[in-house]
Amino acid sequence: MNISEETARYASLIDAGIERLLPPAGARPQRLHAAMRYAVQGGGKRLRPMLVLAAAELFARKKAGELDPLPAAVAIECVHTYSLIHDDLPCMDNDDLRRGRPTVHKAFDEATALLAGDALLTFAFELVARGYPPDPGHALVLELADAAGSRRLIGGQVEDLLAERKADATASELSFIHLNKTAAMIEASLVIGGLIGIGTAAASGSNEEVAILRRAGRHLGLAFQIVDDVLDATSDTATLGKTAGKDARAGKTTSVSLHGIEASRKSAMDLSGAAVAEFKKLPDGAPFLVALAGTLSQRVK
Ligand code: GRG
Repeated sequence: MNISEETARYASLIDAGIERLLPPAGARPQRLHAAMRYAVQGGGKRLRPMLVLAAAELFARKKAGELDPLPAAVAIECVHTYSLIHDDLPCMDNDDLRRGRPTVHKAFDEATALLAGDALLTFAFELVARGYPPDPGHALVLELADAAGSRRLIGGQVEDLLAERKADATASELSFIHLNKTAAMIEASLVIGGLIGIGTAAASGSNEEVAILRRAGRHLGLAFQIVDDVLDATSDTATLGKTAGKDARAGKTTSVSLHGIEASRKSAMDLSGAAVAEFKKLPDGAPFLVALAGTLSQRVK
């Protein structure tokens, strides 16, 4: 298995799915639909939708009636992109650059950016509701709502904003933020892919493979955020495609400010090793997911 070829194969499937499934840029109101497409089609690593597709393929038995994971993968990318648009707004992180281009509120305006984010979040649930039968569709909606909701993604973002204001968050507060702001959507991507591949949600509560995907996603998500903190401190804006060095300038508590760069790198490696150990328990040892976990702890953007 060649990781670059597989990653490129998934990325092109995802880009084609986004092109096909998102409302056309010309649909009324054009400004809103153009902003939605500008944000989602503006690049990005496509990590989360890739996890959906790869997890689903692990279980796909190539039988008649097999469910297509692509609508769920696009839905996950829509929720992720909404969170980036809103995070970049002046009332939150106030950033001008995302994915190497002006943020949506810079390219359009603040109201359009806010509403494009709202519309992407809503559209994600429409995609899942239209794309799947009640079993496992109901479980997919619950998983996505839980990951994106007030206890997880939004809860993590709220605690992140509160921590920034007091600038002396504890390790336990930081771990809540990482677990929810970052790991929740990564965990949900793997679980949603698994539920689609397995094809029924009937046993999802006690299904050992779903539990493995959830644990792996949690480890991978935590590693991903620690690497993000290290890159913010060590990389540059051109490489990242978003403003580098913001955490230190804001006096923000991060893995780097609490533990230093070397200890943070080691934690990210350990967590990615823990994700790999989980992935290896899955059918055929999940070689793509194992390799992907390795590349994420070494990523440069
Ligand atoms: C506004 C509800 C709400 C949440 C915002 C996404 C987010 C939460 C904040 C952005 C800042 C940040 C560091 C979030 C942690 C997750 C993260 C590293 C997001 C960036 O994900 P990548 O690197 O982005 O996968 P691309 O552009 O490659 O998709």
